Amino acid sequence: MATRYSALLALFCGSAMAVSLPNLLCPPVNTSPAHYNDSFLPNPFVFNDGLPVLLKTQWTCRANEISQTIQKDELGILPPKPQSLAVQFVNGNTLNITVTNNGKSINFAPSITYPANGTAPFPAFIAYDGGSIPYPDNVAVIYFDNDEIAQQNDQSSRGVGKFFDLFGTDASAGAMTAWAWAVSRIIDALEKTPQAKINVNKLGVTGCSRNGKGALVAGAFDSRIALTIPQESGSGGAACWRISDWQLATGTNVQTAHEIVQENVWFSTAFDPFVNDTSTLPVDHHLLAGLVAPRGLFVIENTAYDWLGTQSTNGCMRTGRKVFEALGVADNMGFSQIGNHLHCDFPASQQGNLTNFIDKFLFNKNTDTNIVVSDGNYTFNEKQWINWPTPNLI
Ligand code: MCU
Repeated sequence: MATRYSALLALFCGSAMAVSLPNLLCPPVNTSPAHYNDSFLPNPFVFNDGLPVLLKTQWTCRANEISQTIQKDELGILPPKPQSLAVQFVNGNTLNITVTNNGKSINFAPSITYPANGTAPFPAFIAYDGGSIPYPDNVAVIYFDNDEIAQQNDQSSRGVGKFFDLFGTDASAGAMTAWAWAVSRIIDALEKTPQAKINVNKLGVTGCSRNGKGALVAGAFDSRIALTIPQESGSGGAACWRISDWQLATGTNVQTAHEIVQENVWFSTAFDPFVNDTSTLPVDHHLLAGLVAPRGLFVIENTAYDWLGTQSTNGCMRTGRKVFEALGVADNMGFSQIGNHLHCDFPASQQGNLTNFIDKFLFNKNTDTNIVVSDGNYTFNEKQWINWPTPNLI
């Protein structure tokens, strides 16, 4: 296939045809593939207009297309960098951030807990509501109050929070996109504040449950994040809508797209038309995980709760890992799904795997992150969900 493609390239390059090379490698972004209807998990390795992805450089364009498509149909539009951002470092531990756009300003102030050990500038986790993983004693933790950026109580939270004060209550972004935008602003602020002694090249993001869904979205949208650790994010995070729908249809009490849009405001209202038939959605969450590639991603799930879509997260993340595989970095993504513990309690049996991910992506150590484990009693039937091959992108 790669050879055929190179021959095609040579043909076009050698001819006087008015086909530009960038367009051939990276077609114009098409966020509305016509009459999309596919019960298989959408192919990561084909652009929405049908051109195959065969090169690593093309993946960058395809990732951009996936990002724009998932924003348009599911998560809502992520605004670009604001017109201005000012930051003051106060009390020796707080970033006082003021963002101004189109004559409106908001202010928020994440605080940093410095580690007892380690050396500055410190690697750090940006932790949604503090997160729920055990942090090593040489990593800083930046507390992110995501609820003040976009509220997440129930349907009445739509358009409520500082993000919406800035961009208007009718902004298309769901809460998760609003949070991801704010995480990017925290990173902007860190970049401008060397006295905060945080290593901006060694940042992780984490959160549990609803905040785990959010952490995955932040990791997908900002390539400055070195390590993304969504914990027990379940449906709306590490699960795929299609697999969760099938689980419900086959008798499991699992959260689906149809349910989730009624429960809370994590998604854009643009998602509503898809939730009764998720086959019509041109994306699914294996692609959301794929957006994190080639950076580090460690997905932690819990088999104790059907509602989290245990089988769905298993199949979805195994499928998302194929993007990392295609890029030659399968080990940069791990999946660990262990039960017998309460929601958001971190089991000791996952500690070694977590440490290996942190050591590799925040400390450049050469650890073993080839981790795909589950204590769930099910197998992932690839033939039911995947009808495309995984290329070796060159
Ligand atoms: C796993 O995340 C959510 C889940 O999607 C909701 O249905 C449930 O109400 O709350 C979970 C959660 O955030 O628990 C803290």
